[in-house]
Amino acid sequence: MTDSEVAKVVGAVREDRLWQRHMDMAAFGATPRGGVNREALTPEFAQARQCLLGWTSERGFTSATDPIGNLFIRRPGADGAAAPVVTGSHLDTQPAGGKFDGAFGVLAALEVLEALSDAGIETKRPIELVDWMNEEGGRFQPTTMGSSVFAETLPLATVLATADREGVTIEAALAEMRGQIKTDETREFGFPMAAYVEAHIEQGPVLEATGNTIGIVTDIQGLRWFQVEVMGEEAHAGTTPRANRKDALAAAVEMIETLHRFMYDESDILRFTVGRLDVSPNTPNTVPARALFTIDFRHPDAGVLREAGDHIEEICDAHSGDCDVEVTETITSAPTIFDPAIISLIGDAARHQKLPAMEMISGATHDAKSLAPLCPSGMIFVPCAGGISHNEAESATPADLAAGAKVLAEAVVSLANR
Ligand code: HGY
Ligand code: MN
Ligand code: MN
Repeated sequence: MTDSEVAKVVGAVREDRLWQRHMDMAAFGATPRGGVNREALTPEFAQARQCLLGWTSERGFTSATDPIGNLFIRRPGADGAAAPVVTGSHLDTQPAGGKFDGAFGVLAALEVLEALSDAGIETKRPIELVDWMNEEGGRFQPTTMGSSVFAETLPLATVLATADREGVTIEAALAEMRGQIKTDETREFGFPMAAYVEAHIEQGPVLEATGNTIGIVTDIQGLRWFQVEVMGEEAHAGTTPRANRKDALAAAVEMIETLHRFMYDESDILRFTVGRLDVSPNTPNTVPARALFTIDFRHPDAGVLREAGDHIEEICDAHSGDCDVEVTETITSAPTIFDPAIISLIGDAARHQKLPAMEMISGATHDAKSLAPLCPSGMIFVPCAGGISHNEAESATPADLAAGAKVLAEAVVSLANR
C-alpha cells in the first residue's frame, strides 16, 4: 500500500461520526449524572453489543464469538488465510463509569474499518475489531477476564463458574446473552494474530499536563488482585460479651488498616486499593459473621509486586483473631513491555500526522497485556480531562478522539499490509 493510500484512509476518519457513536453508545447504561453503568453481561451490555453489531453488519463485516463471549468483527483482506491484525478494547464499564473507558478503543477500531471502506481500500490482511468480555472485573472478578481466558492465562471452567453478588454465574449470564445476540460464527481461543493495537484514554493526567495528544505506551504496570474472606459468627449485639465474639468485620478492619500501613509508599508509586467490602448479615444489631474485601495492588516493578504481595496473606492471618480467614489471589499480571516495533510504528504515525506525542507507562491495566505474549502488541493513549476515569465525570474531546483514531488507522493499516 502506498503512503498516499494510507493517507487516504487516515483522511477518511471522521471526527463527527466517531463522536456521535460515543454518544449513541453511552445511552446504554446512561446514569443521571452523565456517566455510564454498563457492567459485563448485563442487559445494557447486550444492548451495546447489539448496537455495535447493527453498525458493523450494515457494512458487511462478519461477526464471531468465542466460549468466553469475546466478540470479533472481521473486515476481509485480499489474503483471507493471513493472520488478521486485531484492534479493539471493551464495551463493559465500571458501575460509576464514563463514556470513554473501553468504548473509545472499540469505536476507534470501528472508525478505522469504516474509513477503509469509505476510502475503498482493501488491505492484504483481514483486520478484526474486538470487544473483550469483562475487562473491568467489577460485577465478576477478575479484571481483563475475557482476554485472559483467550490467552489461556485464566482457566475457562473456573471463570465460567464465577458468580456475581447475586449468585449469577458467568456461564448463566453468557447463555442468556447468547440467546439474544447471534453472531455469524463461533471460534476457539488463541487463533493467530499478526499484531494487536489498542486505543484507550489515558485515565491519568500526564498527556493533558504536558500538552501531548498521543501517548505511545511502552509498558503496563504489574497487578495482583486478591479476595479476602473473614468468617466469624453471628451473635446478639446487646447480650454477647466481647470475649465471646467472633466479629468478622472488626477483624477485617484491622487487616485493612495494617495492610494500608504496610503498603504505604513515600514515593507514591505503589498503588494499593481496597475497593469492595461486603458484610453479612449486615444488620445494626447482629455481630458480623462474614466480611469479604477485595485488594487491588499494582506496581511497575515485578520484584516489589512479588515481595510486598507475598506478605498480604500473613498480615491477614495475623489479624484474624478468633475468626477464620481465606485469602485467594484472583489474578496476577506481571509488568507488560510492548513490542519495540509497534512502539516505533505508533511514534512514526504521530510524527507523520504532526501530533504532539510522548512515550509513557500505563498505570491502568488493559486487555493488551494479555495479547503482548501472543503477538506484537501496543497501545495508543489520548488525553481525558483531568485524568479522571472510573468516574461519571470522565470526559474527552472529539478532536483528541479523532487524532487517536487517525494514528490507530495508520498503524493498523500499515501492519495489515505487511
Ligand atoms: O482497572 C483498570 O486498570 C482498568 O481500567 N479496568
Ligand atoms: Mn479500560
Ligand atoms: Mn477501566
